[in-house]
Amino acid sequence: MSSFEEVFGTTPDGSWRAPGRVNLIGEHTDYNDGLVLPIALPNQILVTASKRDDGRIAVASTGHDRVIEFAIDELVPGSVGDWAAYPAGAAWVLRESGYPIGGANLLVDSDLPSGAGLSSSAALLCATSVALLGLRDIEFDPAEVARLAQLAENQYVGAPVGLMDQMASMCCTAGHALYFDIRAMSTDQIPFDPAADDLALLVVDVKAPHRHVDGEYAARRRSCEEAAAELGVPALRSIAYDDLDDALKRLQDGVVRRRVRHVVTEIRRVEEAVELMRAGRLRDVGPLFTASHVSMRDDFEITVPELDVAVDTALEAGALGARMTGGGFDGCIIALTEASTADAVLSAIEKAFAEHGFSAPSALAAAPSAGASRSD
Ligand code: GAF
Repeated sequence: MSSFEEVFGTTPDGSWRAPGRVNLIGEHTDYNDGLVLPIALPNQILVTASKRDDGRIAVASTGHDRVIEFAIDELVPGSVGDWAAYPAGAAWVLRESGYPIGGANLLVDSDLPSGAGLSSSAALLCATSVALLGLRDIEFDPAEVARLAQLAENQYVGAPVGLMDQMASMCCTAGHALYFDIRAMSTDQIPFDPAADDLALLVVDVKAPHRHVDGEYAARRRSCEEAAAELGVPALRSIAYDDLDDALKRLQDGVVRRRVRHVVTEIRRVEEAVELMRAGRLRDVGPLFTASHVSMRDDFEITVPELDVAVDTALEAGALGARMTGGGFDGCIIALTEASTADAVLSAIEKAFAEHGFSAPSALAAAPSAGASRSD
């Protein structure tokens, strides 16, 4: 692995970090103006940086040899491709928003598995943003940087994601889950310490093979927006849980009805999970995780066999609840277990995967960690 000095021939001015996330509950609710409850992971993207005075940004990654360089002034959506689109997008949106960022050398390092649905893209956007701002001592509001990072992902990279991942990466705090109400743009830090209740949160990357599902996320988002238009509301968040049956009767298409049912019931599950956590009843959140998974499997149709087998096996092995987390089709499951059974649950999943001929899954530590910051 090359050092910063070897890549750029100069010493760095500092390092900035932004974490990945695991969402406890509230999936595909963010772009419906709903509620989410992510925690930040200890795994993160680290950007080590030095100032340049020529208005150009050079990016390199410890995982790739090539240095990619561009002028900040010349950035237009899509002008830089591949993984460097994310740092370029961050620079573009900061420039467009009037932040006086300047040229920089950036070395990107990561211990966040990419493709595991742990939001490495949002972490890269956020880490680059705080590095470019930090290099010039520019003050910022973390939630505003999250919003800009989402804008960069939507408009520069072209991915129609919601705001959960960027908010988790910027605004989570250690020991807490972030209860984020997208419509109100309000946040609340909910203490989350499974170990204090003799519980464990197991995060298992199912390492599903890449399936050709590009466009599925956008299709889900489109269905939700079309359903909201058909129901005459700005977003599905406007459908109260108690009015769900009436709303479903007004929708013609069976698939759309199921998509709506997922979103409305999932938002309700987030509220219930937060009520239980506030009441110190974390064990009782387990069944909500499982109900969320069933809803994503049957109504939103975003699970794959590896995710379903991992969840079913975790439950059979004694987990209190389990669900896939993230955008779907790949990625991780989370399982809430008694601390004493976490190892047995993981072993059961490994055994079931071997029996199904799936790739070996891998577990991650899920200590709720802090959002983006300077790291030195
Ligand atoms: C992906 C997206 F980036 C998020 O905005 C969110 O919609 C999530 O999928 C599903 O909850 O991570």
